[in-house]
This record gives sequence, C-alpha cells and structure tokens, in this order.
Amino acid sequence: MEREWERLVGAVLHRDVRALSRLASRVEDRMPGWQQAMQALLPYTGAARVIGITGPPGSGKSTLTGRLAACLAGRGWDVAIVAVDPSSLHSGGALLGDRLRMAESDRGDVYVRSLASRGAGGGLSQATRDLVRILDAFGKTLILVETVGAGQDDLDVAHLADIVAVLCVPGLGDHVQAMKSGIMEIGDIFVVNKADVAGADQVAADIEQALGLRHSGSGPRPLVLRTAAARSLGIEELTDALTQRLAQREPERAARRLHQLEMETMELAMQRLRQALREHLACIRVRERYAQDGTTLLDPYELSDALFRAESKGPPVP
Ligand SMILES: Nc1nc2c(ncn2[C@@H]2O[C@H](COP(=O)(O)OP(=O)(O)OP(=O)(O)O)[C@@H](O)[C@H]2O)c(=O)[nH]1
Ligand SMILES: [Mg+2]
Repeated sequence: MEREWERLVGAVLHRDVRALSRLASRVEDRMPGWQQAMQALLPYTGAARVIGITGPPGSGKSTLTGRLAACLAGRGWDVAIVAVDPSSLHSGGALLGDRLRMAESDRGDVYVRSLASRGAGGGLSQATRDLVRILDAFGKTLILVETVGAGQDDLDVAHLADIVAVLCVPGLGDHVQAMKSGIMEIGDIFVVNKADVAGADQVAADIEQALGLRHSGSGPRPLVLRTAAARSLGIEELTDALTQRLAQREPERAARRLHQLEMETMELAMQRLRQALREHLACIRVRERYAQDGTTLLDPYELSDALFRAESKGPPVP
C-alpha cells in the first residue's frame, strides 16, 4: 500500500477525524489504492450497529435522524450519520440544509457525512457500504443511514442495516398505497412523523392494518410509533424501540454479516465480469464484422454462447 494510504488508514484506526474525512473522500472517488485501504480496514470492522432510516422526501428524516443521534449519543453510543441523498446531485442547497439541520441537533461528537454522488465507480449503495465500513473501523458504535424512500438504493439499505425505520407522514394521500410494497417489507419500525399535524392517527391506523394483513409471523411484528421530530416528541420512545430491536437481532448478527460479505463479493465480481465482457475481444470482432456487413443480424444467442466458450477455451473467435 502507498505511504499516504497507509498513513490515513493508521490515523483512522487511531480515531483521527480529519483522516476519516480524507480517507472517505478518496475511497468515494475510487482513487488508486482505495481497495487495499478498505482491505486493511476490514479486520477492524463488524462491531458497529447500523440503523437505516428511510421515507418519502420531506418526511422529516434528517430532523429525526439528528434528534435520534443526540439521544443515542446521550445514552453512550458513539454515533455517526450517513445521509444518502441522490437528489443533491441536482440541488446542492438541500444537502447543505441537511448538514445544518443535523449539526444543530448533534452534540459535537456525532460525525455527519453526506453522500451525494455515485463517485467514480459503483453505485450509491456501494459508496454507502464503504463509508459505513470506514466509520465502523474508526470506532463508531452506531451508524444511522438516512436514505430517501424511492428506488433500489433504499431497498439496498435493508442489506446494509441491522434494522430499518420507515418514516411516514400525514398529508400524502393514501399512504400505504403510495409506499412501495418493498419499503413496507423492509421496515422493522414504522414512524409516523409530524404527529403534530392532523391525520397522523389515520396514517398509523392504516399502517397497522396493512401490517396485520402482510405480516407473515416470522420474527417480531413491526412496531408503529408516532414522533414529532421538529418538537423532539417521541424521540426517547423511538430510541427505546430501536435499541430493543437491535438487541433482539443480536443473535443473527454473525450470520447476517457473512451473508452481507457474500453479497458484496458477488457484486464486486459481477462488476469485473461485466467489465471483462465489455472488453472482450470476441465482442469487438463480431461488432466489426457486423459493421462491415450491415445486413448480418447480430445474434445475441450465438454471441453469448461464444463468449462463454471463449472463457473456458482460449481463442475468443466465434
Ligand atoms: N410539523 C412538523 N414538521 C416537521 C417535523 N419534522 C420535520 N418537519 C419539517 O419538515 C421539513 C422537512 O424535514 P427534513 O428533516 O428535511 O425531511 P427529510 O425527510 O430529511 O427531507 P429530504 O432529505 O429532503 O427528503 C422541514 O421543514 C422540517 O422542519 C415534525 O415533526 N412536525
Ligand atoms: Mg434529509
């Protein structure tokens, strides 16, 4: 490993916050050497608990996450917040707003970092996973991951997190219908935020009903709680519920970590495989042939067969 990376890794393991930020940026940008740095950190990871917090835009995720972080820090957890915000690609202002709202409510030792881009390689969920791992190695004991409840990245948070809290708010119409069914299934705790606004009781009742219909009976039934994050109402109760759920999940942790590492291996391998296929000579040759003779139909069956024959037998010529 390069000297600078070595220095950064060492400093992160000695809880140097500036090194943490620098290393996180370099890994996010996939600067050469990032993988060795992550490998060096890996043995120091596995202790941190991860809570995913997801929900529709504007439901109060950042406000709630900030309050939760303060509450958890007050109970002795060493907390970090990861805010995953793809929309910030388009609006840098929202990102700043997020940071500020969170900073207001933290106690100074809560580390906050936003991920706004897909970085140089891989998806947002990979960037999130890397960052969580770095924070874990740093020694954070509890990491809150805020994701906007829309799209695949949010379902991915379920693979990363020990437990997931799904936020709902009054005033979004038929809420349960509006929520993607996938989101409904990943929630361990449903939080009806903005409980100070009319309609919160109805939302809670709708969710209870939907859960009653869907819950299969494996594992504890998801909880439905009410909060008014902006007024700091319900935060203690939610913190109790989250920590209880974490404790209940404790026996499965080793198995879940193994599963997560297997999935990650698959993802990394798939990326390399895709890259290799793209670069594969056979592909180029056939494309050349196709370009020369526009009437030949490119045959994906034949071509994909040829690629796999080539994998095992050498000369990649169909
Ligand atoms: N009335 C009321 N407003 C709230 C409550 N919690 C948050 N808000 C407000 O809702 C707005 C959105 O809050 P955020 O915390 O930024 O919501 P978010 O879900 O993080 O938003 P995005 O990250 O943009 O998706 C802000 O104006 C908050 O002040 C609450 O409990 N009651
Ligand atoms: Mg937010």
